[in-house]
Amino acid sequence: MTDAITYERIGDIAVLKAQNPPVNALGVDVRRGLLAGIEQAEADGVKAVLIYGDGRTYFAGADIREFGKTPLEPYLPDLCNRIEASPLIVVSAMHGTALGGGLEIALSSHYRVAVPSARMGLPEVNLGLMPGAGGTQRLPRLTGVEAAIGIITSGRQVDATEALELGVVDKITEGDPREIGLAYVKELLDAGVVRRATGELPLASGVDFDAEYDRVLKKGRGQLSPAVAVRGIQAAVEADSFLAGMKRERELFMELMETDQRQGLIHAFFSERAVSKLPELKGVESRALNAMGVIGGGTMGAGIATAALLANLPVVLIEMTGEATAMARGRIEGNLEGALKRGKISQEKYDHLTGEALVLSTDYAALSDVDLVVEAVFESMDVKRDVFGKLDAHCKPGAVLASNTSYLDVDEIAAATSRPQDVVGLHFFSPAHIMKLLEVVVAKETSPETLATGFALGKLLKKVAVRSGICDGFIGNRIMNAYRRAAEYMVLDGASPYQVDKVVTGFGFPMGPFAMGDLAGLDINWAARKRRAPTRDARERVPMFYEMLCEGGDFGQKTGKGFYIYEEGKRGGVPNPAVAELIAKDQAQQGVTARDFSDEEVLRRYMCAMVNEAAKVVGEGIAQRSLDVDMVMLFGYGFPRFFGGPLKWADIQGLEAVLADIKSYARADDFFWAPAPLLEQLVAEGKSFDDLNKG
Ligand code: T1G
Repeated sequence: MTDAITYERIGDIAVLKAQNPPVNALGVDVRRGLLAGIEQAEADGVKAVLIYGDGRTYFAGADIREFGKTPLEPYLPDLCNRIEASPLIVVSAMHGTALGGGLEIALSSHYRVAVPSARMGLPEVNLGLMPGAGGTQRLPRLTGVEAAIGIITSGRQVDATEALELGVVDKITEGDPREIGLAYVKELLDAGVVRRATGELPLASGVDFDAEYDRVLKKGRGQLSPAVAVRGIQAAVEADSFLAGMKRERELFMELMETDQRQGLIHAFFSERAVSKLPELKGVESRALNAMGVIGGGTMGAGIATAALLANLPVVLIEMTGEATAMARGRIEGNLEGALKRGKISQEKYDHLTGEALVLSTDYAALSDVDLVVEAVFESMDVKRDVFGKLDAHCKPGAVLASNTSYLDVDEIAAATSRPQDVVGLHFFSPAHIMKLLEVVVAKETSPETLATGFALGKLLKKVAVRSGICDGFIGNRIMNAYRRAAEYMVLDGASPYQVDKVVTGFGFPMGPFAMGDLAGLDINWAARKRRAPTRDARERVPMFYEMLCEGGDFGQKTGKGFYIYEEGKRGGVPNPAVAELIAKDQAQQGVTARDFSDEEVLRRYMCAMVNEAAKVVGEGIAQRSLDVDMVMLFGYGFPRFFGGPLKWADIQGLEAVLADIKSYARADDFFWAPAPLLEQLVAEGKSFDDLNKG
């Protein structure tokens, strides 16, 4: 026995308890303990075995930290087969989240009982994998093939009620997993049940697996694992035997284990958890967060207020006039109605949030009790400094004063108050009640408690909070400006905007840069370009076709025309023929001779620009770790999760090759393509961006 699994005999029942916090992951000690426990039970001559988890959950899956390392026996699929083959009655009692290999252990048990709050699933596809310990072979034998395809390819969790309906669990009982497990084992023994091996249940299906494979592959938008999992389920139906099906599942699983996407998705899994763990905040208490203020009830302010209300945080929203507060209320109620329609909140909750939890006022005195205020007013330094002066006068001592600015200098904003230590940037992404990214921008005087409170708010609002230093665009927008500029250079030099958009969506982004510009409004970036123009370096190339399009009043979807033409009632747009004329005019004016770009070069340049700027952002300390950049791009800019983020992608490509390409591009433009010093340093030292995430 190992400490991870304890063995206890109670009459005719052997009890195997997992105690491997925090989630009873099925690491090698747990697997060895389970195997030893089954063997011990059989040697003891008991009649039944109960398996359950101590602590917060039944097994939550294989130990993801073991992936990529030499596998140690007993391998999980063999352990599952060994449990199922036991001549004893094997019962699992489930609570918490029985996921992946955890559910596979339960499926190889002969009977299953769960507490009402238990949830279960096979989320391996979210890690770039598929069930690899019999999940594709046993689950369909209980639920049927169609339901199994839905659960396995989506990776979704199933609650206990649905699990009972599907036949995944046999009984739901309120109580402690040990108690309900023992009671159920006794009930089964009294009933004289026989062992019921899931793998021996018959399975047939008329599903067209090729069609299912194609459907799932298309839906995955470049992610492989869900579609490959379909082939595993197909083997359960078509293989000559259960063991042949298990063998096929293992082959497919090992193929996925070798993919870059497995590396990318597991990097994303751990980075999403590490990004909000800052060494500088170790032992630092955040301040209490019981009520929040929002200044400005426009789209952003209303979205931020909505996010707070949905997290049960009362909100005082300040606008300048009664009419503006009414407009703000309308926006917030509209957002909450969306949550109501989607079943995220009940009518009663909606009424409470809009009736009591939300207070609107034109008087800053209403902010006297809030613990944190976020301003989302017009992006003007004068306006923001005026607002912070008022906040300083009206908010209680210790209240955190935050700006939602997307690029203004938070140090300058903080200087408008007598308490710069309480000032921080909280850069939300629109729509603020939907987008998960929150950039927490640290100013020179921001205190550790203020920073900790910013991260505590992020956690409360279920955001992915990322620490950022101060620069134009912080982390995400600064990097986006770089790869968007690279796209414009390619168009000026001969690529079409539509080719670029197609290549970028083919890589896995939801939209390309030109379609995205049309969606956000070309005028927003146009204003930013005009703002930067006075300080622009003389060496910077400036594509003017963008300006020409804006000067013509074509700002994208909001005006019906931009890089694409948007017709009433039609989804998406069609290329705007006027754009080609503007590009040609720009090329003539700048003396550019257009050339063709292969799709490969388009993608490579786009990604190299992203990686190069990201390396500058990390090298300058604006982002502390490379995983911070990866999480910003995943949760704020639609970077395809299966690559893990731009810097994980670069590691997988090989930094030497990335740097070599950047240097080759620099031959024609050594200003934009100046290699990032950090990238050069890592290549010289033979290191990776991931090395910067350690320690
Ligand atoms: N392996 C190793 N560590 C894990 C882990 C796992 N499976 N799951 C969680 N952790 C760590 C996590 O990194 C964090 O560590 C701590 O536990 C708390 O997690 C053969 C191959 C279970 C729903 O995909 O979905 O089985 O940051 O912060 O929000 O077919 O963790 O404290 O150091 O997320 O309450 C399949 C993944 C694996 C489940 C709990 N299983 N985990 O959420 O806490 S592949 C999964 C989760 C597999 C077989 C295949 C969640 C959770 P730290 P947390 P939480």
